[in-house]
Amino acid sequence: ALGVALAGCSSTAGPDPDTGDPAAEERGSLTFVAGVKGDPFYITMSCGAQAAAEEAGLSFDFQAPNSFSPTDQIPIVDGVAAAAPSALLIAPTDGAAMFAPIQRVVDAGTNVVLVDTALDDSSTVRSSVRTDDYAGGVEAAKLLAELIGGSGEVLLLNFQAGVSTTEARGKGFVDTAEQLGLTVVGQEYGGTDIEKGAQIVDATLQRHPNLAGVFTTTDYGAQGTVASLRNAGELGSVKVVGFDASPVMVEQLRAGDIQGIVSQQARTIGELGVEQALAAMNGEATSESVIEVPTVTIRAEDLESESAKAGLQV
Ligand code: T6T
Repeated sequence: ALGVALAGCSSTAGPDPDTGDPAAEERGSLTFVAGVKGDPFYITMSCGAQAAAEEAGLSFDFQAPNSFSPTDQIPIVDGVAAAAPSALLIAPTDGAAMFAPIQRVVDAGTNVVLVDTALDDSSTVRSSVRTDDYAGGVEAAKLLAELIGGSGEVLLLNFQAGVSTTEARGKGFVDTAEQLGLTVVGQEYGGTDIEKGAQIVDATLQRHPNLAGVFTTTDYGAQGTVASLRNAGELGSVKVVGFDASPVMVEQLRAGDIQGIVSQQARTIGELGVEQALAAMNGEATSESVIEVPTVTIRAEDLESESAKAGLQV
């Protein structure tokens, strides 16, 4: 429904939906399907997408599954195929399992743009707008190595198998950590379950009492890591680099509970996604099928800088 995603968006997010242009439906309709409900990254992205869609005179609809899974995302996508809006922006929750449902939307005549996550086979959609996640993982490794100050044991607390973004972050991290002389003692998945993330860090600390650092590929992992380190009395001594400057993570950075964030430009991804959708609707040829947006690296002292602002989430 129009306006649902506006909660928490800044005033630059676009017109008040109640005073929206009644002719919008005639110009076209855009649906955004996020990876999971209540996630600050997708909420921030939807603010950018909604503002851009409404500026172009399109109606905007935001939908999100209850869990980050094809089980919950497929019924939503089937609904989109039935409604056949002019355009769909979607973050697939699995690179393989979401191919067929998204193909049904393509076949219904909707212009599909992938945002954030990708499909294993992205050849039938218009384009894919995403973070340069591998490079983000490389940045995270460099920052963690610097914070640790040389060699040491580190944990990769990853998100979920089959998710293109976080897998690329993890790979960029592991490849670089090893080059820099860090020892990756574990690579595990915590998903959106903060408790599970905390248990993984607890168990790693038991096995590796000299653990020097943790890289978490999402803010869910950072929350679990901080809970575990607080409980173990290791906050600040085990260095933590997280991904995504959500409000909770920014607080953790200010408090010194984590020492660095590699963040995505979520709002920009939403805006560029709509730009791609509009070009497709206008029948314009695409010059690039993959558009990669760089990450922003933020330490506590960088929080007020202009560059950090592009990475902050609502
Ligand atoms: O990091 C984001 C997103 O980029 C990733 O694809 C899944 O997890 C998050 O939604 C966590 O906010």
